[in-house]
Amino acid sequence: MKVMGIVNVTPDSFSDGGRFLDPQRAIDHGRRLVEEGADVLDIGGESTRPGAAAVEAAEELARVIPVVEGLADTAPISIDTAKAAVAAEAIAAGAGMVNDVTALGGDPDMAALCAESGVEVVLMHMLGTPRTMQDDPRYGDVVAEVRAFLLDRVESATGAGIPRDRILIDPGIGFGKTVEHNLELLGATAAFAETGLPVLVGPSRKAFIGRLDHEAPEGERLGGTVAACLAAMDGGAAMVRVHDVAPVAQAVRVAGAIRSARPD
Ligand code: HH2
Repeated sequence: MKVMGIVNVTPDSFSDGGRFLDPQRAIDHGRRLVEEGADVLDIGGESTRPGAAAVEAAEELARVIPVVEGLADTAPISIDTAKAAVAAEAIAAGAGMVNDVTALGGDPDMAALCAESGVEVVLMHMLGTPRTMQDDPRYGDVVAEVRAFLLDRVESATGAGIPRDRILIDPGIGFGKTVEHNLELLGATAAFAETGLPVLVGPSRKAFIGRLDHEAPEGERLGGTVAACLAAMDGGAAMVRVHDVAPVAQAVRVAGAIRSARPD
């Protein structure tokens, strides 16, 4: 299982907002994550935490493009954006993957851009918008509904000319989900992997971990992050998106070695 390291070039991300707003600090951080074992770097300039303020494209570009340019020679780059204008410049600067939390449903130009530029695309599930998503989210069957949504978005993406083998799906941990919904989705990673599409899972430092551990703050959710990543790995996830690359990469390596040592 691969590890995607998070580089948030934002003032307001939920766990590391403001730490890497300076481009050089973001670049140094990205390099460190690669040394720690990141296979891909996910660079984002707009927070999606519940209630986060929207960011204009010009501001988002000013945040992320110098960082994409500075890291493009270091590792494969994913651009975490829902804006086609930002994705286009990031691709020109060296990004090979677009991570769109709206699953190409936000910006009408995004699908065509991804199709034309030949990048990989992450399609993520979200219920509503970041502003409203945590207002009493409800599902009949969360796994079935998230899976159906994602398969529908995959159809739409392939219809727009994005080959299936360039698409990853992501159940969107924390995006319009209660603690129970997140746990059900993590436990059902195999139901997503069974689609044959690579599954990306992003549990890193998220609120459900705090809820399960006496409201532990963002900086004290590493154990829960590792547990969630290994559960996703057990279900066949292809990649996890995390802030703490070194401990997660180590856990993934050890869990993989144990799995290989099992008698058939
Ligand atoms: N989670 C966040 C942002 N982007 N992309 C994918 N594909 N999957 C995720 O689970 C996911 C994501 C939220 O985490 P973070 O980037 O740390 O926070 P913020 O959105 O506040 O910057």
